[in-house]
Amino acid sequence: MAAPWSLWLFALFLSRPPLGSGEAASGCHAASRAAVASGNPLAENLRFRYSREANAGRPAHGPLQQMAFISTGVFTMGTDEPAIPQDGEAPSRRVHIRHFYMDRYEVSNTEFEKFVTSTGYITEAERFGDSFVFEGLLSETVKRDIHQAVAAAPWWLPVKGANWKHPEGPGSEIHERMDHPVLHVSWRDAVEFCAWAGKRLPTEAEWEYACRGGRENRLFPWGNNLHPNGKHYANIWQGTFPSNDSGEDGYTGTAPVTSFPPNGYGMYNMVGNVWEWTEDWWTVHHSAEETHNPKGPSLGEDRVKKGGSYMCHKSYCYRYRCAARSQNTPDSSASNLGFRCAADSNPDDTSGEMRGHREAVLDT
Ligand SMILES: [Ca+2]
Ligand SMILES: [Ca+2]
Repeated sequence: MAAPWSLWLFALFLSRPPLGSGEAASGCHAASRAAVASGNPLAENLRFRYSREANAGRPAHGPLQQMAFISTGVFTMGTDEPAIPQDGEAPSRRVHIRHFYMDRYEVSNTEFEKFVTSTGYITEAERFGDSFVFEGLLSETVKRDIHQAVAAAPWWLPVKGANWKHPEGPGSEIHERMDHPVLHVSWRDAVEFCAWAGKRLPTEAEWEYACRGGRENRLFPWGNNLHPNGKHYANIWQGTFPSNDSGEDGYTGTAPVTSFPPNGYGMYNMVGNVWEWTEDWWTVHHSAEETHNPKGPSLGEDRVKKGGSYMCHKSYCYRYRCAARSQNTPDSSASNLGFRCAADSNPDDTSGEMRGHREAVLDT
């Protein structure tokens, strides 16, 4: 079996925009976890304006796997004004979606640990023995032993021993970030988790419908203004990529899955924080015809991921938009890629009567 990073590289190059297009080589990258600098007046000011408290969404009550009911409807998927045409963002098309449930949050380390404790599951990164980590997150000790990099995106390094429990390789731990999204999970790992939870991955259409939160033709889940009232609404990159993330939004690296305000459907961090796997195979060719519950191509090489990550900056990876998309091979894993699950019925809702009532009300 080929090492996962070789396939990952292949996908990376396939997805790469032409040089000079103004877009960076791959899907969003980069981030150092270093906290916002202290003792610096500017940093202190930024901390005040963009503190975790200022940008915090509602605190999560109950288990983080709680789902939102998203009612049947029709929306405009994709865009006729693609920022990255080679990603297949166009054309816009009307898509009907049958009601479903969607996790409000990216799957956290806490939730993934429950899965592993319950099943003994071993992720693909653990089986392969390595995974991709953004160079800016790595210690000098770990970097010293790495002699390979992605030519067109040298900030990605294959790190032996990097996996969901050790996101930056040997010596790194997740104890202090159990409420952060799980990382280094392949598409297959995500499918296994969702099945264990009585759920499934969302289709790309369902994901984008959930991202838009009931708003038509907007760039972001909350509208077209990246910083409403001067506030950050997503965990992306500020500063100069890949050398300096100022952490103006409160986070370098990942943020807790409950951070930032939710969208109109109660979804958190649909754009930014971590990329999210979807069920669909990847294609850049779409019909403009109206469709019902599309599931993408029946075959493919790569799976679709949506939403961008904490490594995204407009200058090289303007993919923290609902219409944006990218892809990876199903066995790929990296330090900026996670997932959330969907379901036809809510496995946490034991009241079928209540669910039937809600669906009847919301579908009319
Ligand atoms: Ca950030
Ligand atoms: Ca996300």
